Amino acid sequence: MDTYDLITRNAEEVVTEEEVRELADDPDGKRVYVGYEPSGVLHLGHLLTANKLIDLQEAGMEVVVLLADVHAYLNGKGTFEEIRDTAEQMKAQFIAYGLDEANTEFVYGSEFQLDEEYTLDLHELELSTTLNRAQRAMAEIQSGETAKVSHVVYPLMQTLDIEYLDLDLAVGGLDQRKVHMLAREELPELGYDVRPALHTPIVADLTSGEGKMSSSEGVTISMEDSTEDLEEKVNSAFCPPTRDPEGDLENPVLELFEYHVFPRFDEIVVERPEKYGGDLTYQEYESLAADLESGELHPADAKGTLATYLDDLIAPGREKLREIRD
Ligand code: NAL
Repeated sequence: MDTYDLITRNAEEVVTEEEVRELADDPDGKRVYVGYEPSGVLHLGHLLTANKLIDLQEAGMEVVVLLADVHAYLNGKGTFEEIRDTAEQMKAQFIAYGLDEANTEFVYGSEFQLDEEYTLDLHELELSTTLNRAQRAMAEIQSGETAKVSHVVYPLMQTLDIEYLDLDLAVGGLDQRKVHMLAREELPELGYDVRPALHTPIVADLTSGEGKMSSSEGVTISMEDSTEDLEEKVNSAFCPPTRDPEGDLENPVLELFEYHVFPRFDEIVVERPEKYGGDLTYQEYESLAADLESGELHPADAKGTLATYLDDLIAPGREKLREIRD
């Protein structure tokens, strides 16, 4: 696969293509980051961006993971001490999942976000950004809350981090796009460079295929799940034979194959008894999706296989969590 294709595979949006092509021409030593609000247990949302980080490491880039403790604090996620504890667990799980430890820099936000220079830059951003603009940037990250001042400081800090971590590319789920757009507009106001951004898709809710899979509502799959939990969740997932590109409904089973399984395995084997046609082997997502659509692959077999591969991906992190907790 050529470097640009590797960097952008499974991306929902690239801003801008020209800027990312330029990075792809000379990826060595380029710094990319994803930031996460620490939460003790990784779920598939975290792992989707982690898969992208693994792609970027393969492309020769340096990966920075921001453990966004101050952001979590601003978002009401607990005391600094609680947030720090969960951040350490999170880091251990990322490494267990397959991020190359030697090539990944883990940074706590509080290591630089409380410095004087950063604080003064933040105040300058507060002066140059309208309330309305900052609120809109947050709408998809934190919805439905009564607006606190912390709510608008949050995206401004995320904007500044892109400069202070000296990043060449910002990566995040599609829910981060408005913050990244704000950053593209506002960083030049402070005399800093505009950075490109790459956004991963948001996986649909498992049981309905609507909206997004999230840890706060509905069913999500996390590193805490046992093999049996996984089987149960995947087996009850919505899995129509076709993806309905016109409508609002996605097929979450296919999405999980596309974004979570195929990027991490060279070959997927669907085990079937001879009397049902024997094993099926897939090297690429498109052939599996086509077989599901034609009826060659039964949804029950697709789900069983998905649960097995997801279990493989999650097992090392689940083990790590057990170790930490014992
Ligand atoms: C991501 C988050 C918080 C701060 C960041 C700073 C720089 C780069 C990325 C960052 C977390 C993210 C979330 N906003 O919703 O999880």
